[in-house]
Amino acid sequence: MNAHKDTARFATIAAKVRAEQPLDLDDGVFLYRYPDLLAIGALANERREALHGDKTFFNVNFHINPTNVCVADCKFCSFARLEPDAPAAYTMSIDEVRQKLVERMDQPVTEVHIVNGLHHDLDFDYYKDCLRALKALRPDIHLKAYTAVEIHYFAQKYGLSYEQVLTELRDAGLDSMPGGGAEIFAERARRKICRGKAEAEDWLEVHRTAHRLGIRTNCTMLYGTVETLEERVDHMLRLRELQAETGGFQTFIPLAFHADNNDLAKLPPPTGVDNLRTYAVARLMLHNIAHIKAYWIMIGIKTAQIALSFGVDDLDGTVQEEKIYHMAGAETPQALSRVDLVRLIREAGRVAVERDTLYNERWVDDGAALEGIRIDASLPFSSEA
Ligand code: V47
Repeated sequence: MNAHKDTARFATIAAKVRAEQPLDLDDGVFLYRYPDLLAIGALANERREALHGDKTFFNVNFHINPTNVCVADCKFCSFARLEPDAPAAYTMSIDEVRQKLVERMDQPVTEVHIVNGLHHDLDFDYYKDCLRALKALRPDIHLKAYTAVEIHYFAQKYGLSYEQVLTELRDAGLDSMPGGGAEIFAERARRKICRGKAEAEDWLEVHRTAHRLGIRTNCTMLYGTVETLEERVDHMLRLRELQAETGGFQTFIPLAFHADNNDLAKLPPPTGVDNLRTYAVARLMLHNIAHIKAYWIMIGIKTAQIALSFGVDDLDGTVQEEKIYHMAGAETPQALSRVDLVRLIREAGRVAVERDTLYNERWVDDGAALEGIRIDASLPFSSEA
């Protein structure tokens, strides 16, 4: 490779970014291969600051995974159990789901993130009743529930259209959808890691339908399994195309593969450089998606903090009770408090903004003292300050 020519090509891409021209597949692959990580990071940071200044968003949420029984046999998954009587398989009753929120009634949680396995034997009412039970307890809480793969499965299983499934769920309390299940869109890679579940076009069509119904959604990409760099950039471009059509995606979340306890266990995990590069390339490719979110659970708190200078403006979240990654070997804590989050955002030289799920600002850090507050404090701000 000619280093001089590379620098010239990078400068051309930087000029495109500054002129707000969309990058193409070759540009994205070039950025992935360009050795100067800090130059790519700085360019992504320019975009991040142009969009959000120093603001770094987080929210106070927790996860419920009502069942891990799943008919899909995704090679990367450590969470699912194919049979209901397999070791560690579980399905919560509606009351158990409800209890998860009852336990947190004194906490300032604004969002519940709900994802399930594809259960072979539950009625559609189960999924609606989960939502209803949570809304009955806290009508103001935002339910970000069910991935496009689940919606596709419900449509097939219960003989409904995507629109019917989404409308019924919305009537029961669904407010927005998480971005899971996208994995990697390229057919070649998808066949190897998640054969037999919703195809790329199905995933995109569910999100298209949700956006048409006014339901905002997130989008993700699982990276570090069998995909090529071209396939990663292709994935981002397909999301960008749908976003140009609907404008319904709120944030893009790259998901670094975790290898424990699944069929891909022999693969090495994505490196720190790969993680940072992926965030930066995503910020540069996805000019029409407002936010790039780092899921600290997967890449670790330290890398998440550095990612705030590589295009990331959004951190997920207080989380609590995460299962999907901890069953796949994530060694991060189970939750961060608001104080933890504000501290690590401040230390990165940014301004913490607590948001709701739809990115309305609830609280902006004014730099008031956090001194004397334990880093592991998990009380609401009002009692901490
Ligand atoms: O679809 C599963 C991924 C996704 C592994 O929308 C794995 O705000 C790495 O989508 N290693 C589910 N990744 C989680 C998800 C998500 C997470 C945080 C926020 C949001 C949001 C969405 O997790 C799955 C799959 O792509 N996944 N197993 C694993 N071993």
